[in-house]
Amino acid sequence: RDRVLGPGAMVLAGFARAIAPDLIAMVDMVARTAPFRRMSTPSGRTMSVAMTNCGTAGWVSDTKGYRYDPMDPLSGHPWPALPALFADLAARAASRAGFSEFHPDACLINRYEPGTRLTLHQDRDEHDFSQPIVSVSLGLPAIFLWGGPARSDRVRRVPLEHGDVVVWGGPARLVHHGIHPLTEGMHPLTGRARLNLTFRRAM
Ligand code: MD5
Ligand code: FE
Repeated sequence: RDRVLGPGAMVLAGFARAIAPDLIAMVDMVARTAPFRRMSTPSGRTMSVAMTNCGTAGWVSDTKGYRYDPMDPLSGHPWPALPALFADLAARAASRAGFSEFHPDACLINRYEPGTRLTLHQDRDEHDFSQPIVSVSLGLPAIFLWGGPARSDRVRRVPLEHGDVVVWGGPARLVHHGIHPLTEGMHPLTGRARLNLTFRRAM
C-alpha cells in the first residue's frame, strides 16, 4: 500500500488508521492547553486553517513573519509536549520511507473545515532541509496539491484520506504544495473537519 508519488515523496496509505482514535484524543488534549487559532500572515490576512502545536517548538505566523517559537504566544507558556505516540508514529513512518533516525521536535496541527484551503507554499522555516517532513491526515478527505520547485511548475492533485501518512524528503522537501478547498462532509471521528499533523525537525 506504499505509493511513491515522485522523488522523495511517499504515501503510506492507511498507515495511521488503527491508532487514529488515540491520535485524535491526543489532539483534543493538546487543544485544551493550546487552543486552535487562526493566525495572521505577514501581509495581515487571516489564515483560513486553524492551527496549534505541540513539541519543544511550534510554528507561528503573525504580521512580523513566520518562525518556530518554544512558547505559545496566546498563553506565554511552552507548547504542550510531543506525545510519545506522535513521536513514535513519525519515526516509524520516516524509517519505512528510508529516513532512519527521524526525531521530530515540532508538530504543527492544522484543522480544516469545509471550504478551508491552504494556498501553494514551500516549507522553509526549518534549519535543516535534509530532514524529512511527516504528514498525517485524519478525518475528512482532502485533495493535496503537489507542485514543483518553482511556483509556476504544474500541480498534481493527490487525494489524501483518513489514516494516510505522507513522508516528504530529499528532492521533495522544497516543492510547492497546498490543500484544495475542503469539500463538505462529516466524519465519524472528527465531525465536519480534517486534521493534519505535520512532524518536523525545526531547530
Ligand atoms: C496539510 N500542511 O495537509 C499540509 C501537510 C503545512 C502543510 O503544508 O505547511 O502545514 S504537509 C505537506 C508537505 C510538507 C512539506 C513538503 C511537502 C508537503 N512537499 O514536498 O510537497 O495540512
Ligand atoms: Fe506546507
